[in-house]
Amino acid sequence: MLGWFKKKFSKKEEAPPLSAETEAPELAAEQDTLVAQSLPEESVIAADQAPSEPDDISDEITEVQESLPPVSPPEQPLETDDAAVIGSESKISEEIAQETTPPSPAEKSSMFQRLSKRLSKTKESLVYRIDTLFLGKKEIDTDLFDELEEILITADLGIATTMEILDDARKQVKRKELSDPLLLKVVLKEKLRSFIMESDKPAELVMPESGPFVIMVIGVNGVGKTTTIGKITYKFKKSGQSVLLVAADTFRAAAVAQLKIWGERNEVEVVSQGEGADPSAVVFDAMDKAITDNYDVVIVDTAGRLHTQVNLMEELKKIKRVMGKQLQGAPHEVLLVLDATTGQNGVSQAKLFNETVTITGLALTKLDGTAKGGIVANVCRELKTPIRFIGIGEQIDDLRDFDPDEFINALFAEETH
Ligand SMILES: Nc1nc2c(ncn2[C@@H]2O[C@H](COP(=O)(O)OP(=O)(O)O)[C@@H](O)[C@H]2O)c(=O)[nH]1
Ligand SMILES: [Mg+2]
Repeated sequence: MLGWFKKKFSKKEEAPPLSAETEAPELAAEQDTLVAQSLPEESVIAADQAPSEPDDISDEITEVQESLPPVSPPEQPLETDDAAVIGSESKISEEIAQETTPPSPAEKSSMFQRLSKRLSKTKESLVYRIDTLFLGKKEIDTDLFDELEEILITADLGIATTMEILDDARKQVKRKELSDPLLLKVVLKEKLRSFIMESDKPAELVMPESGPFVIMVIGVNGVGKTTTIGKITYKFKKSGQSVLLVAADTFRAAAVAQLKIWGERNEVEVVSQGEGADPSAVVFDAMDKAITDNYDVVIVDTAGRLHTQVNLMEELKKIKRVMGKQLQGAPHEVLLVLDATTGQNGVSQAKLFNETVTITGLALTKLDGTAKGGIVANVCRELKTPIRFIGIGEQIDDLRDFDPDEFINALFAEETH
């Protein structure tokens, strides 16, 4: 699996600051030489996971240069071809990739166990119920399908998603391709996996070539926006990026205070004004600061817009406009936070928000507290917007990059029975 974000840069001065442990003097010297030797100002090298270390770095860079268009930074996420180029990148980008090093196998296994445990409510409502249903069944009959339908809908897969899964399975049974109830479980699992993998857009965040990466976080009240911002900040900080938080939820004083607490926990600055201030003005000041002080990441917390209230939606549009005027391409990410416990309502919220400000990514929170985790499949199928993160608890490290395979495997894993 790729890292959870990509960062591109064009010149050494614009490279993200390396953490104290990784900024070896040899590397700094090497970077100078490399930049002097072969990097024209406008060439772009993307930082990502580097699969192998090239023998001749300058040749490698020249190759990368030649295969990249000599244009200004793309605003859109990289296409597959660019990603292939990234696969053979230089030592500089490799150094940055190290900061997003994937966990070791042991860490991965314990993270998997934790995810599987946190999904226990959904496991009970979906997987264990399916197991019980199939227990002792010798054949697939109409009753089995009826009960299965009830289970899938209860787990919040949504009627359309449930029907599609079952119709496919029914056809297979009719064609005599499927007769063993246990095989039906495998078919279900794979169908769920295919829905979750349906999004054809990159799941990782793509940071711009230069200037701050601006993330605007939206969603109705109480879904977990501020908490998710705190958790994302933690991830960015761990990856060596500087983060500026922006309290554009000025509707309630408590909201600003809450963001400040997350700011303190992460030791990052929070830009705020008094209660009732114009959110766009707060954003304006913050953008100014972020550009002047060269921040890597800016995360903007917004108020819990009731999506039915036109004036509040207009305010979101205004915030977005203000960002774009100050920094071309901003916001680079409009992250909609959805609360998994609200089930199908989340899907309609997303559609409405999307009409106002185009959503580029989703964070699905509170998967630890719900039996309705089937919503993940429905959200992916209906919205085709990548789920970037899932929230599986209230702690700072309870935010996971969304990996469809890991999610399905954790859901169906038996270890935590
Ligand atoms: N169990 C659980 N609680 C969460 C998660 N994310 C947020 N919360 C809780 O949800 C509540 C509302 O979160 P908050 O960030 O204030 O929502 P906001 O109004 O959208 O900013 C808080 O009590 C959070 O601790 C999660 O992934 N799991
Ligand atoms: Mg909030």
